[in-house]
Amino acid sequence: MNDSTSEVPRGWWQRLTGGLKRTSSALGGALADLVSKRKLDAAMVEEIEEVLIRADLGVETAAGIAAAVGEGRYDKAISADEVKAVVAGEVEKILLPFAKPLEIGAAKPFAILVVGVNGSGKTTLIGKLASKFSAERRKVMLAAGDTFRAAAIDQLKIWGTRTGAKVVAREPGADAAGLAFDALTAAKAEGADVLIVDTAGRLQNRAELMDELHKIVRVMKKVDPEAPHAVLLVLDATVGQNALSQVEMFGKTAGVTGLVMTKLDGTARGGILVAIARKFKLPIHFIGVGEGVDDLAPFEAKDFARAIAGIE
Ligand SMILES: Nc1nc2c(ncn2[C@@H]2O[C@H](COP(=O)(O)OP(=O)(O)O)[C@@H](O)[C@H]2O)c(=O)[nH]1
Ligand SMILES: [Mg+2]
Repeated sequence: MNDSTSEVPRGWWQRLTGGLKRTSSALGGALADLVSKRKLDAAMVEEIEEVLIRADLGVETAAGIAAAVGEGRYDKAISADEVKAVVAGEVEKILLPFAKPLEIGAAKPFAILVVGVNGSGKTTLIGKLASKFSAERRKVMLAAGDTFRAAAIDQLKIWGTRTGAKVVAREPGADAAGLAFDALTAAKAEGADVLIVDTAGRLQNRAELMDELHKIVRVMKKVDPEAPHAVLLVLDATVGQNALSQVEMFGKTAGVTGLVMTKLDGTARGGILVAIARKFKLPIHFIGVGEGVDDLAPFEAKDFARAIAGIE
């Protein structure tokens, strides 16, 4: 019943809270345990701070939020709902400036390059986006730029079949930049609205990975100087703190314009998104809370904040 598209808001809230259950029970659950039958004091504020740090919100953020909970409440009994509401409110305030939808601009085709380490969820994201854009009646083309493995190319082709998007692919081992060039040229010639370019994330070292990405960007600019119009970095939430170094690595060198965090359903540390937003100040476009095509949603600060704080 929850899968019915006619009840998207409620269905999505259930998906979101379901997907973020591990984080919310670690965070909201711990907060509720802390405050039960006690009056608020300095020790409790410190414990709240520890809970927030354990949920990966970042040390600075944790201190700020814990202080906000303490403000004006010392020596009073505080309810679990109250503390969750303050935490959610503070998290929302931090995230709000970065919760930005991915805007498909006037460029035709609007070219989106998807980057990230191996296994972060790039190809799955592309499938989900292809499905979303097709539903919006846009003509979508996909480029199988992860040319390293035949399986990666097939995976994209399956999404193409499923969503009706044409897939531009070459044989495994082909040059990814050449493929991106061909794909953008074809997308232009065929009047596609959106082109999404997949990339490999498993290159041997950082320099090689970045060289390859630079090359892809360079050749796309030969077809359209403004391309790629968006560069999405896909982060796997389950890697925790490591996501921070991935943003650093790709953010500086690949011209990342926005973030997508996947697999929030697989971790108790969804708070990492708060730490990332605060540190890198990059737009967050989407979050993934499952493998299914409907498990991707535009990132909403309020919903996310309430869900991780364990507000039902
Ligand atoms: N639980 C969960 N799994 C996901 C999510 N996104 C992707 N995956 C899974 O993660 C694995 C790697 O995804 P894939 O798109 O192939 O990653 P890529 O190597 O970056 O292209 C696959 O098994 C996906 O089904 C998500 O939001 N939640
Ligand atoms: Mg892939």
